[in-house]
This record gives sequence, structure tokens and C-alpha cells, in this order.
Amino acid sequence: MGNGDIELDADIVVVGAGMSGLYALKALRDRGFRVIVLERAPEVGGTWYWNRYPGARCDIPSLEYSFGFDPELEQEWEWTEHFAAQPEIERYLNHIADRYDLRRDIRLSTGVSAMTFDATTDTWVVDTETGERLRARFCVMATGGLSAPHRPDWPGLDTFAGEIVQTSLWPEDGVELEGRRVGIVGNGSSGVQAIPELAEVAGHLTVFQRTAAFTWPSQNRPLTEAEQAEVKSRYRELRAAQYASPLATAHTTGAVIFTFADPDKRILESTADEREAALAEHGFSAARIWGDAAKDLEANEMAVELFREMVRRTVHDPEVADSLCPKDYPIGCKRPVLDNGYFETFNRDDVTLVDLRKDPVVEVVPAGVVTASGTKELDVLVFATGFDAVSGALTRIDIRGTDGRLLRDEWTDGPRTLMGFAAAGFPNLLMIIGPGSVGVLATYPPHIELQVGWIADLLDHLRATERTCVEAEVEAQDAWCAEVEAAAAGSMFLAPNCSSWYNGGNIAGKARNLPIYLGGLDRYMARANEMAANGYEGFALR
Ligand code: N01
Repeated sequence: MGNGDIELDADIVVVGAGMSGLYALKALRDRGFRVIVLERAPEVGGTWYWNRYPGARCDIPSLEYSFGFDPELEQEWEWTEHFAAQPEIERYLNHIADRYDLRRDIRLSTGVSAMTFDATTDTWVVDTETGERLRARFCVMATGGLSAPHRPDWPGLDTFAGEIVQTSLWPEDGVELEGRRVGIVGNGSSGVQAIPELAEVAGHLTVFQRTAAFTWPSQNRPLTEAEQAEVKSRYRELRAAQYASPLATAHTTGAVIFTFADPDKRILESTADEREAALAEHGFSAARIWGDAAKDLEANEMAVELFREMVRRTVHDPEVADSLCPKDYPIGCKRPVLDNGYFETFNRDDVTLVDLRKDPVVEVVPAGVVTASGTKELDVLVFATGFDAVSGALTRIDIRGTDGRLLRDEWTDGPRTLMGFAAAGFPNLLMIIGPGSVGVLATYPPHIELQVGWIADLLDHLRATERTCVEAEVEAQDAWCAEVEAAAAGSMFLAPNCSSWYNGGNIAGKARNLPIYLGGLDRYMARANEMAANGYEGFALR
């Protein structure tokens, strides 16, 4: 790459060595770029390094939640379960780091604290938490959509005499839980996965719940050799289906978690007998059969009532069951959660539910958590309280673009990008799974491959045409943001009463905004490829 007179440490700095960063390094190095990856963790793996809490598991089938860029890798890697557990995915990513000799360009335990664009040389100056400073032409942000942990600021938290841990920062050498009094806060995917596992080992488990969750039986199972061989025998066709689908899925192995089973079925026209029969046959999943619940709030409420009925039939104590019934938001507002015996866990004598809506937290004291009804004494307090999602990992870094403007300030009312790839005012900064892309909705590995491929083509094009700068144009960015907004209209993600990490409602002070394109990955990539074919329309190349 033409570096002019300035000395560059790399052509490209990639921030993050999770799934996106590892593949970006591989793909960009293959194109002949000099790449350095900076990673905060002491190991590679990103999400799959940090989230090592008991029960951590993916809820996308492993045969699809894996890379398709190398058929040999696909054939040699053996998944053991339909939904892989954290250690297996972490091993897979470490295998990739070794297999493609990626580690030599990765600096571990090196978090990025600040990034400043130098317009005089069209380069980025990257400062790390370890005091290093690097200069590169481009930065590729592989910082993840769910990687900036969020923890409530309860009064007295720092006085707690026991141990405080966060599911998304789980210590590598584990946490002593056996026989201890453990409390857990949060009932999203992380909490719902951890709760049955913690109950198994703790002396007593106290679950602090603010909002009851919709969760669906995961139906995880070991993968048989025959099943795996069958998928491997037609992997090219399946990957092609993933790359061309709205959510990067091929439905090889059942379980579709984002949609209602039958778009044409109307619960509003169903009879009580039909609903009862569905409950008998499908249990909790009965609530996700009728497609009209996807957009119609009245239909959705009928589906919610089926779900509540199933909770009441599963949980023995009527008061606990009532607290576990979701009441004030629709199915589809929050991300679907898959569980392994979640509701049944509340039938155990050594598990207590604290319903924070009825019995709110007052403070934390050395002995435990004080709620309105008294002190819950604890040895360990686990926070499964989620993330400042989609944009949080980016806004937590001091990213300064043209004229010193700070990304965090520019995005006060919500992130603005062109297709999630780039933001006006921040030249030469490219994002993988960025806000404004399909992002967290599509199966990550194939989605990452498509986005990284597009970014690599763009950087190739700049090199070939001897340009040193690429920037999103404001008009194109505005038009794309309007399109993202239009695609979200009527979706349950923005339904009244819907507060979630998708729409920023989980973080106090964050703008309510859905920075996710709901039009599907297929349409998204078609548009991205069309822009590229038109000379990177919407981007200024200098
Ligand atoms: O986080 P969440 P998560 N007081 O935001 C509660 C992916 N993931 O880490 O709803 C009390 O969903 C909060 O309550 P409320 C997946 O995409 C995937 O569980 O805000 N409670 C909520 O119950 C997932 O969606 C997998 O009222 C407080 C919980 O904490 C995403 O990551 C596994 C509180 C946070 O739920 C995030 O999931 C794990 C407070 N002050 C994660 N603040 C799989 O693949 C927050 N809460 C299976």
C-alpha cells in the first residue's frame, strides 16, 4: 500500500480478536495487507472468551454457526452438539487462530482506549490501554455487538463482602459456587442459561427478576455422526443458502428461533380447543405458532396468554408462577431466549425468586442485597444484566474523526452509519457488524464473511486506484438511516412498552433507536454489492 512519507505500523489495525477480528485478519492478510489486531482479552475468542459462565451456549445450530470460507476447515472440524457450548466454540476459534497462523499479528491484553484521525496524512493514530501508540491507514472495528458489559449501579454495591461477578466477564479460573449462597440478577439469555446450572451447584440460589422472560425449550442434543456427515456432504449448497438468506440461516437442523412457525396462521381466528391442542402438543412453543402475532398486538397478547398458561402449568407455586409470567410486553420485542429447564428450576426448594417489581432493591450491604422485604444474605452476586449493545463497544472508545469530532457525541441520538460499514466524519474507519447493518440479527460467521469480503474488496479497490481515503457521504448515510427506520416500522422491536438492548431501552439515557436493518441480509448484501459495482456509490474516495 502506498504509505507516502509517513511510517505506518500497519496498513490496517483491526480492533478485536473475536470471530470478526480473526476472520478479518485472515482475509485481509490473504489480500496482502499488513494487519495488526489489538485485543483487550488475554486470549482470542471475543464473546466466546469472556462469556464462560456456567451454562453458556450458543443458540444457533453449530453446523451453521461456523465459517464456510475454507471447505477443509468445515470438513475437519467436528461439532459435538446441535447447539455448541462455550468451551467448544472457544476451542474452534483457537483452532482457527492456530490453523491460519493468525497469532503472530495479534496483540493480546491490549485494549484500545483512543483512536484519532490525522487528516493531514489520512491515517489513524491508535492508543492502547498499555500505553502503546500505533499508526495505520485504516481501522477495522471488530468490536462486537454484545461486548460492552452493563451492570446496574445499585447503592452500596462496593460494600458487598462477598464476590461480585458478571456473566460476560466470568473469571478464567472460575468462581467458587459449591454450597454457597448465590444471587443472580437478570433474566435474559445469559441469566436463563445460568440459573438452572447455578441452582445445581449453589447451596441456595436467589434470582432477582425485574422482567419476566419468554423462553423456549432449547431442544439441544448431541449431533450424530450421520447427521454431521450428511450436512458436510452438501456444505457448499448449505453455505450458499446461508449467504443468500435474510438471516444467514439454512435451517439444516431445525430450530428457527426468530420467527413464528406459520406466517399464514391467525391466532385471532383460532378456537379455544385449537389453542389447547397446541399447548398439549407444543408446550411453550405453542405461543410461537400463529404468524399474525408477529405484527398484530392483539394477536400477540393471545399468544402471550398461551405462554402464561404454560408457565402456570409448569411452576408449582402460584405466586412464583405469576411473577414468572411476562405481562407488559409482546413476544418478539426482546430477543428469543432458549432454555434448559428454566421454569422447572423454580420448583426447587433451594431456589427463591425475588420479584423486583413487587419487592424492589433498596441497597447492597456487606451481607447481601436488601430489598423492600428484607436482606437476602449472599456469598456471591452474579450480574447477568446484559450489554450496552450494538454501539456501546464503539462509543466506549474515544474515537475522534475529522476536526476532532467524537463518535460518542455524534451518536447521542443513536448511531448513524452508511450500511453499518462507515460513518460520515470518520474516514478510513470501517466496521464489521456495525450499527445500521443487519448486525446481531443474522448468524454471525457467514454474516461476518460477507461483510469482511466487502471491506477487503473496498480496500483492494483503494489500493489499486491509489487512493488513501474513503468516507461515507452524509446524504447517502441519511438515506440509509431513513431506510433502516422504514424497515423497522411496525416491528415488535419498537412496540409500545418494549424496552430491550436492541432499541437501547436497557441503558439509562441511551436514545431509543433500532440501529439494525430489518430488511434481511440478502437485500442488504445485494445493495452493498450494487454500491461497490457503481464505484462505491455513497462513499467519497480520495
Ligand atoms: O442480556 P439481556 P443477556 N435490575 O439484556 C436485567 C446474546 N446472548 O446478557 O428486562 C434488575 O438480554 C434485565 O431486565 P429488564 C443474545 O443476543 C446469547 O442476557 O431490563 N435487572 C434483563 O432481564 C442476548 O439477547 C446467548 O427489566 C436488570 C437482564 O438483566 C444478548 O446476548 C447467551 C437490571 C439482561 O438481559 C444479551 O443477553 C447469552 C437492573 N438494574 C447472551 N438491569 C445464547 O446464544 C438489567 N437487568 C444463548
